[in-house]
Amino acid sequence: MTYIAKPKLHHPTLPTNRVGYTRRDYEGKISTLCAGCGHDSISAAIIQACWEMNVEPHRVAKLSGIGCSSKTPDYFLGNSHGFNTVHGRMPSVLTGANLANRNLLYLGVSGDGDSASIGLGQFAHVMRRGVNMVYVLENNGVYGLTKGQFSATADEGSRSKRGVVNMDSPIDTASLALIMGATFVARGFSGDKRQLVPLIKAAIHHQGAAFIDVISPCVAFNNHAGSTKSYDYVREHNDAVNRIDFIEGRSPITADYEEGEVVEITQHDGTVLRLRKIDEDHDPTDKVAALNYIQEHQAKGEVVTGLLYADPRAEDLHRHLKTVEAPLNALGAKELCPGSAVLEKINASLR
Ligand SMILES: Cc1ncc(C[n+]2csc(CCOP(=O)(O)OP(=O)(O)O)c2C)c(N)n1
Ligand code: SF4
Ligand SMILES: [Mg+2]
Repeated sequence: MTYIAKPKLHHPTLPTNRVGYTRRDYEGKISTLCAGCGHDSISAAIIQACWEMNVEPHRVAKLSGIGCSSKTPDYFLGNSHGFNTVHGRMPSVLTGANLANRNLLYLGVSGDGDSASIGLGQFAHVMRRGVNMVYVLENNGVYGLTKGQFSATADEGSRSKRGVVNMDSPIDTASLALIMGATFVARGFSGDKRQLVPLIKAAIHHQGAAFIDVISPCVAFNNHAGSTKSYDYVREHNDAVNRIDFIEGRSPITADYEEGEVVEITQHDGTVLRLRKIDEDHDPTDKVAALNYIQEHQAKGEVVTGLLYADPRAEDLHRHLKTVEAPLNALGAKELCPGSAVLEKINASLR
């Protein structure tokens, strides 16, 4: 096995969160990714978000596909449930698990190859079905694990490390998620933890299909001049639309806000997303505006980050299917077999 276990010893004075865990309790094995890989920063952001949100690790299910990105669930939340699926098939396994037990936090982790090539169909359907999950796509524009071939998210005209120019049109996964029906769509950058951690927290709160496309440079194969997914390119072309500063509860606005700068989105579960607007013109509850915003900025070579869209009236798959609240493994014979009289009634209604 190519992993290194971390020592279990904790310093006794490490601070604990409300549910009694230290930040270390949210870590996983020692990463075997290349030093400087963006994916490791995303793992660190997930750890921080879950610790600060007092998420109980045993209430989380991490699912992924195949790729360097899909390996990362081994490097965070070591005390959570995990399932490493076949390449591109994470969404269907996640959907099944969620249908069997809605009481866990479902965290889907994938890469641009995993989601936008072999798994494109699954990606589309998990969004349109409104599965309640946080789907994090660690987007580096290449198949990192298989040595840096262009992926379907590589921009037209971008150059590979060996100098080959990509001539294909890119798939913009944030736009695709919007079109497919995701009810929370954001884009982050692995090099901007201050922005990424609140985005993950907001996505965890969202009761529906939450998608975060995180630009995550591959230092081994896609971090050179000519790449549009390198640290330098994203830093130079990052255009933040807004910043989420507070997301839990309806605490009074105390910080340095000026009138007109803050927009609030109250979600289904009563939580409030509070956004500090950077671009005054963007309304994050307007889906068409979100699509236009992405396309307009993309045409100028800019990478838009922040919360692009959130539907405050989002509903999830369980609401659509009217499923029972209880996890399937908690149902007894009484619930599963309601008796011959009920069966007779159902049969009669079908005649
Ligand atoms: C069915 C199948 N086809 C192809 C592969 C080879 N393969 C492994 S990872 C990968 C792409 C990974 O790219 P991405 O999802 O972007 O992850 P990254 O390594 O860049 O994080 C491919 C094509 C495979 N493992 N299984
Ligand atoms: S090959 Fe690229 S994506 Fe994979 S671990 Fe190395 S830097 Fe990260
Ligand atoms: Mg990739």
